[in-house]
Amino acid sequence: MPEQPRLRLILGDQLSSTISSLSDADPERDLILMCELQVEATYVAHHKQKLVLVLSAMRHFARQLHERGFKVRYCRLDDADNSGCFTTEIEKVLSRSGCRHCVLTEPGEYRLLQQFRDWQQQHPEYTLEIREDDRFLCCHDDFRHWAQGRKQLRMEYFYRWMRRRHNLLMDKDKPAGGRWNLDADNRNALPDSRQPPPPLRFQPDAITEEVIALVNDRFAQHFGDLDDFGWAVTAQQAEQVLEHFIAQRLPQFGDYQDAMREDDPWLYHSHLSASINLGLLDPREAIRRAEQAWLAGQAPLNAVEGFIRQIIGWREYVRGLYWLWMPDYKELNQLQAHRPLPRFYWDADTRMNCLRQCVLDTRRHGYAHHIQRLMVLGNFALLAGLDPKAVNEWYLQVYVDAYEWVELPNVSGMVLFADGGRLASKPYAAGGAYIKRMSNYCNGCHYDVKQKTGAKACPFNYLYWDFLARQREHLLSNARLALAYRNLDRMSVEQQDSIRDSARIFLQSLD
Ligand code: FAD
Ligand code: DLZ
Ligand code: SF4
Repeated sequence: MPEQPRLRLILGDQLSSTISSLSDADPERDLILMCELQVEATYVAHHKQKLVLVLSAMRHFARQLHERGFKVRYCRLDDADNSGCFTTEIEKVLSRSGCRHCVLTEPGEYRLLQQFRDWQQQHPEYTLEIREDDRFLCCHDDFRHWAQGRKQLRMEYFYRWMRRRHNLLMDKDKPAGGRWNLDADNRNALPDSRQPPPPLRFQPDAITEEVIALVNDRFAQHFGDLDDFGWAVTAQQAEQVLEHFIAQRLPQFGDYQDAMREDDPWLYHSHLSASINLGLLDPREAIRRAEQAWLAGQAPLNAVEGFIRQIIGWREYVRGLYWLWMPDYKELNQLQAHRPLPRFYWDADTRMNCLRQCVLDTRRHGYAHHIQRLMVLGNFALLAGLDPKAVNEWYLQVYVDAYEWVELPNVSGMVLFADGGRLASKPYAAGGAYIKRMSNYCNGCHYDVKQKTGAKACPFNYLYWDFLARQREHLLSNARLALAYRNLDRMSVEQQDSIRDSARIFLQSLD
């Protein structure tokens, strides 16, 4: 008996030809459904470049499926009969085609998984088959197995476990070069004389131009510029960005991984996160190419180890934690932070030059690199006690690579310590000296990074100590902060008063 036809739903970040929902798809028999939805564009008001990227990449992918002979039902945002809902669109196709079986690769976000599960419960007449997303190297069962019985789930141990399992940069059962983690070699500032190569960007083609017009028309009020959109929108382009990175940036990636420079967020980073998260680039391919470059003597170990760690370590680890801890994780606010997000996160109107530059980069490109997100924008959010819900929403809105599974653990866990240390062993809190060491932002700043308190002092300096003082109850028992608390307690009463006064005046000015 011929097999029954199946409907295959492809979500906007599932643009991989090898996605599990298509693994047994038959062009003769099956139907593919893709939907552009208003609700997905607005459940948070995404950066305009993210909207263009996702919609353009979806349209390119649908065209490629069509060229491979598949029948694709593609709902465009401006179609008159677009119901605005995934499950209504599924029902429409199922009832018209007589097909009873829909296949889906698990969504990357909890809210969508719930939506599909709820629908299945309400519609037992259909079968919704939700398959594992095997684009990740670590499946849910394996992550749970790794996590089981451990008191603390630290990235470093997960990463070593992944290195062994995938036999990456290994010298028999030892790490190549003798150390698992070469981060200590990767903290250089960028000398003025060093000019990183320009990033590989792409001129919008006709499909992208059409989407740009649509986004400008429908989502004009969303944050972000659209003037120089240049992100990869196809797998072929993503592959070119990878090759460009391996040849031109990877050798210096490690050395300058933490460096920041005014007007250049790109530096020696790979700019691949958006492509990987959309499914245009397989993370296995990215790490394989990096390891090959090391084996061929084209890139040093500190660079290749650092890059591979970000992907098989951090990326897989935050995804594992997200699914382990959701939905409660989203509600955590261990440090009881309640301050609203200051307006300058949107308009860049602040005299703190580091923050201003990072917001400008974000607005212009939908991109800022890791240390900008963590040690400038995030550090401020932590020290100023910004509300985790508002901060999470901001990060989810403004970056082209943002999806909740990766954004939430980075923000609530790594940046805000809102989970009380489930992810990070201590808060990533720092004063102005760190930013001064790693960037040229302080040169053009209204504030003086050397002054500790007072109207001209760098706000990071007194906010750092004020944060520790305010959070004593939550953080004093953290062994990694013992030295910082000893230093705080050694300060004179006048010094401590002066810190508190400067912080109070500054934080009031935000309100
Ligand atoms: P590179 O520096 O070239 O790194 C290589 C790859 O490693 C990245 O492409 C990415 O796939 C992966 N990676 C690196 N760090 C992380 C990390 N901490 N978590 C997960 N993957 C990582 N990344 C996202 O993809 N989406 C997000 O929404 C996101 N939100 C973040 C929010 C905060 C507060 C912080 C501190 C980090 C966030 N990151 C997020 C991680 C990281 O900042 C970006 O992946 C990176 O800046 C993307 O630029 P790149 O591709 O040039 O990365
Ligand atoms: C982010 C996004 C946007 C802006 N638009 C769509 C869309 O129109 N259709 C779609 O299928 N997916 C879209 N996405 C991605 C989803 O919102 C969601 O983040 C991921 O599918 C979660 O895995
Ligand atoms: Fe940022 Fe302080 Fe430097 Fe100004 S002085 S750029 S606020 S670190």
